[in-house]
Amino acid sequence: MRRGCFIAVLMLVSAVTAYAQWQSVGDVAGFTTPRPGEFLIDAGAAKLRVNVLAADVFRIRLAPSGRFTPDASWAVIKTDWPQVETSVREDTGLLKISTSDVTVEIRKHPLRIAFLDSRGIIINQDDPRKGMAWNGDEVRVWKSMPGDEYYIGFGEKAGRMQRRGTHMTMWNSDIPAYGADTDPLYETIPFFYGIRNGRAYGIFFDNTFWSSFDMGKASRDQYSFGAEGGGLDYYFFAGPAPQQVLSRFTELVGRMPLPPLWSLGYQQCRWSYPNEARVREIARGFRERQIPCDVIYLDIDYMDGYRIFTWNRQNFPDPARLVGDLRKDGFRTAVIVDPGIKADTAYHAYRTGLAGSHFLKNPDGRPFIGKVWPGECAFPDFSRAATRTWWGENFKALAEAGVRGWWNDMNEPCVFDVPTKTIDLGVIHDDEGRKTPHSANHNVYGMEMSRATYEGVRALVPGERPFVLTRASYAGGHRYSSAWTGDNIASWEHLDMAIAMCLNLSVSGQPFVGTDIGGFFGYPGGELFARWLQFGVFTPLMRGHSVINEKNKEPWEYGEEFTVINRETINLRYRLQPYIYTVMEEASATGVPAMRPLLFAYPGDRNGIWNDNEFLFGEDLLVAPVVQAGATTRSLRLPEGAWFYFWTNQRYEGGHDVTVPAPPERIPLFVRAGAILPTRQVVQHADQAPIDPLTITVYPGALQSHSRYYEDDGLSFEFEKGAYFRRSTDQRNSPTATTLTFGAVEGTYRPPRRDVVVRFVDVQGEPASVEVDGSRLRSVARSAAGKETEGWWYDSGDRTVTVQLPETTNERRIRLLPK
Ligand code: MIG
Repeated sequence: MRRGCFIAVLMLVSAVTAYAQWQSVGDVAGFTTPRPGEFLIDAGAAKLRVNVLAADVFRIRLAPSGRFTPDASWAVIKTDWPQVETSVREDTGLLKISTSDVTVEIRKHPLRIAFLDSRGIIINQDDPRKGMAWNGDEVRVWKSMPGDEYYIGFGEKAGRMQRRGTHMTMWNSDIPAYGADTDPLYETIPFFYGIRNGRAYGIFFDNTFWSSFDMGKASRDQYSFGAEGGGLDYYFFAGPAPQQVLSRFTELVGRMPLPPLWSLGYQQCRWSYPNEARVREIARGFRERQIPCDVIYLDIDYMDGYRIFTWNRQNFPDPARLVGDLRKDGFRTAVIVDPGIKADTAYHAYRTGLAGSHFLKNPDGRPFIGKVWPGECAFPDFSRAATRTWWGENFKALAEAGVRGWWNDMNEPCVFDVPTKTIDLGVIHDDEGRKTPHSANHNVYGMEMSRATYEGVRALVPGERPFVLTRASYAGGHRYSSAWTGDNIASWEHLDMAIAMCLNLSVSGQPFVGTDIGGFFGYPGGELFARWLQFGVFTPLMRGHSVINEKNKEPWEYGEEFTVINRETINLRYRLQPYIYTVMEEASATGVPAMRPLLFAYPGDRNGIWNDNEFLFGEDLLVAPVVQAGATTRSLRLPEGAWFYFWTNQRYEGGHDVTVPAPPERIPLFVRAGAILPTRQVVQHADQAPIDPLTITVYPGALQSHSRYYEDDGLSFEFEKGAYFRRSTDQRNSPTATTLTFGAVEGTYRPPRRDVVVRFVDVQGEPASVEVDGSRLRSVARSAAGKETEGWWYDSGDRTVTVQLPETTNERRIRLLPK
């Protein structure tokens, strides 16, 4: 791409001679403190502004001309940070701004910034030679790069999780059939972690222009980031734990709203189910084979000539009836929407769009027209509030027909007939009244489209949480939408890469991620599909998809043997639903994602930074997908502590590598010792039947451990008013007793009356007795166990004690007393 070459040349040149065109920031002349926690530093014509937002969070802004651009951000939602105690000291040649955790040390001759921890150790510093610099509208900062510092994050990037040694561009791009070296892709999240000896810091470069990150590709001991415009404006998160960095970043840009439970079920898509008959056949395909599924998608061919918000009445004569019948059968219907509105005066969306001035315009005032699927199209200006409202209202008919899933595609935006493959850079966006060119808005176009969709649907169906899926986005876009990694390929290499991509997206603030299961392009065959589906159980978005003109890829299309395996795999997803939902609720509350790199939870583990083909799902599950054809075993790293192999409950000591069996029907999966894992009975879709029984499996840990459980109605916003069911559970293990304590239930939501089955695994011998709140529980024969049985039994075969009771909401203590 032309602009790609331009940046590459720029980097080369800047590294060699023409750096002379670049001007580095000069000496500090003085500083003022306009407000508590804000420092304004003069350096020649340039000004630097340092804001202390928290003891471990700082904002750095540079105005080369001395004039700061108006303070605006599409990503940031938190601006009212409470004041923190800050002290200032001037030494010869140094200005030091300190909080309890961090000192920002500003060297004066010339101006260079360093962040030090409370012991005076440098966390991160400007490169002494270059520091911050500009060249016309371009801005860049060079930082020192220690030999043992590594980088993760950066949103959606193909290839490995660790990014040291790479050059990356941020410019939302539709690159079908991308490879490990393709960059950029669909999303821009200019946020990364620097990790050194288990200590992490984070930097968020809040810039929507064409930007780039050179993480030591151009130089051995420097990294840099900068953009073609928009100013140098970044946030520094001091850590030291990676989780703390992410928690602060998501405090700044917001967190994922709690998704509806059904969106965490299995989802089925293809380009395209062409007509009503085929859609019904797919739905029957799942139910007849007893393969659970919650969502069926309609790709672009459901529309009339690709006109958004319309139906092809020949192929879909009665959409409301179809969608309604699917709903009765337990499915939600999701539809694709693209931003391009066909320039056709007979089309209501085009007419109302023109009348409301909703389309992007060239500088001469005429609408920008570009070709996409419908032919010549106009493009909504999602940077304008009135346009977002108009867009949202257009979903009325679809929502009334019962559609509940909203798939936003092509929103980089992709334009077919323009050399740059997107909207002309000079096209003017409203940009909330600032009237700025496309170059400033390109990277937020997809995010604002998904925002318009989310807010519109939320208003139209007020009782339900919207489910939106988007291809393009910007930092903070997870506030409105889930994301998938676009047009991948049915290959083992892509399955391997999918793990790293989902992990980097997850630690970049977007927990609700997934990939096209089985691969979009090409045909996976049974084994690859089955392995990909197994990985999909542990991606929050679990969706099968396929390109047009390819063989069918539904889970039953690979022969009976694989149908059986794929059914069991999807059953596992539904069995784990109470755990998955709890983990997603935690992500929405704290920002810590479902999918976590090992180094995130175990920053001390030396090899963690390179480990991107296994991961944690929540705190308690360790997942090591099989990503090799023909494999029957898998080697993986077990982090410190003890772990139970999920399929056999065999206990392993952690802290080293192990090899475990991985027969075709089983994904290598471990449960942390100390975990209290909630599972449920298999259902064919999320709301087919209430959880009953709720099974709680107790994996004995050292001495004591703690766990949380979350549940609500799965659909409405009532949880925001306290209608949830939350309880914590503790286990204590001692030679004299194993004790499980259920805390009293918090919140007002009450599921229907049900049994709780508590399974204690790895119990050394049959207990003498089991007590509930101090009273002996009767022991029953396993064969007598059924609904509403109260009692316990021991299984000497797998050394499990099972306790079955009706659920209560008060505090309750179960004790196993050994013989
Ligand atoms: O130009 O809607 O990534 O998932 O099936 C292709 C057709 C447009 C690209 C998406 C893909 C979708 C396809 N779309």
